[in-house]
Amino acid sequence: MRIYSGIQPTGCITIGNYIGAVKNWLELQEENECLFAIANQHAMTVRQVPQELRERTYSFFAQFLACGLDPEKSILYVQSNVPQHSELAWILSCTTYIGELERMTQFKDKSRKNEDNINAGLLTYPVLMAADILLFKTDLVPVGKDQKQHLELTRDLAIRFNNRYGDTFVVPEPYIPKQGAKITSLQNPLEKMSKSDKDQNATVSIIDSADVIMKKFKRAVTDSENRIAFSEEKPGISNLLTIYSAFSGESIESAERRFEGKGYGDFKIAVGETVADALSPVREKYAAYMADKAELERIMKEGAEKASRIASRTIAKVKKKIGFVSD
Ligand code: ATP
Ligand code: LTN
Repeated sequence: MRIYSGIQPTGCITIGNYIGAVKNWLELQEENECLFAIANQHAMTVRQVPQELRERTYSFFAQFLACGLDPEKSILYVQSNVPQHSELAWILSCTTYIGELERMTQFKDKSRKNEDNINAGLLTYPVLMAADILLFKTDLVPVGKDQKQHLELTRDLAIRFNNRYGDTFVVPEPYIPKQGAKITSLQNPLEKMSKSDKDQNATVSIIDSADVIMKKFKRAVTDSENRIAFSEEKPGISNLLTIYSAFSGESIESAERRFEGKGYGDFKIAVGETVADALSPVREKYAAYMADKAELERIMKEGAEKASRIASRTIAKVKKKIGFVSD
């Protein structure tokens, strides 16, 4: 199967991104043809400082590699290095209705958060995302729950285009994990953990030091019941159990049994230690990749060339279908 997914280079990759998306990418790359992109064109929908965006793009690429995404198995690249994304986005935008875009939850959320910069890109963002996916004849898109609506739009656009111009695009399926599809903020367990959260204590980055990870978990907001059990009424402790299970491999039920009679304080320390230990090799590899920029650039270039080769075939087919003269 062909797999495609992306992540925006904003903030730092969090354990939410890791559990909801990257962890599944690692499994999928073993048996499928995968492409994973740093979606820097998507990141532009909120204001970026150019030098910081550039640095963060390298950093995210190094984090991809440090997590175990393997350029021998998957195509890893930076979105803006493959110009076909923008080319297809324009074409698809002419088969997308404004009403469809205005309904998107993420557009409404981000408009509220960036009242001084509700740019056209924020609205058309899902069209670019659809272009990313459809360019590569993707079968499956592994993402967290927040992207489900964008995937539904992608499917609608593919079907609409195929009906209007004849069979062109593969209609992709979302792949959303049963557990961990929405890791919540450590400071507000009712909200999604978000890379761009300004509260440092709300998120854990995959490259935070062990000390910082411990501190953040110790400060995590829970309730006052002090019983380690998963339930919808107790989102804080349930979130910690989900994180613990994702990093230890132990099921939630088994963790509940093992920690029976223990208090939240003990459990928070156990979660912190488990996460810090699991991420320690990621941190080390990250530092090594960041120290070799030339190697990062080589892998980026190779990835972009491979992606571009596939994308250009789709674009040629699309142009023919819609009546553009050949170049
Ligand atoms: P931003 O805060 O800048 O919007 P983000 O943290 O939402 O960033 P994205 O780059 O939008 O991150 O998402 C990358 C991938 O991680 C997507 O597949 C998304 O669904 C997934 N993801 C993001 N946040 C979470 C979360 N809290 N839990 C599970 N999956 C998540
Ligand atoms: N919009 C996604 C990131 C993203 C993506 C993609 C995910 C950009 N292009 C293509 C899956 C497929 C987000 O997580 N905010």
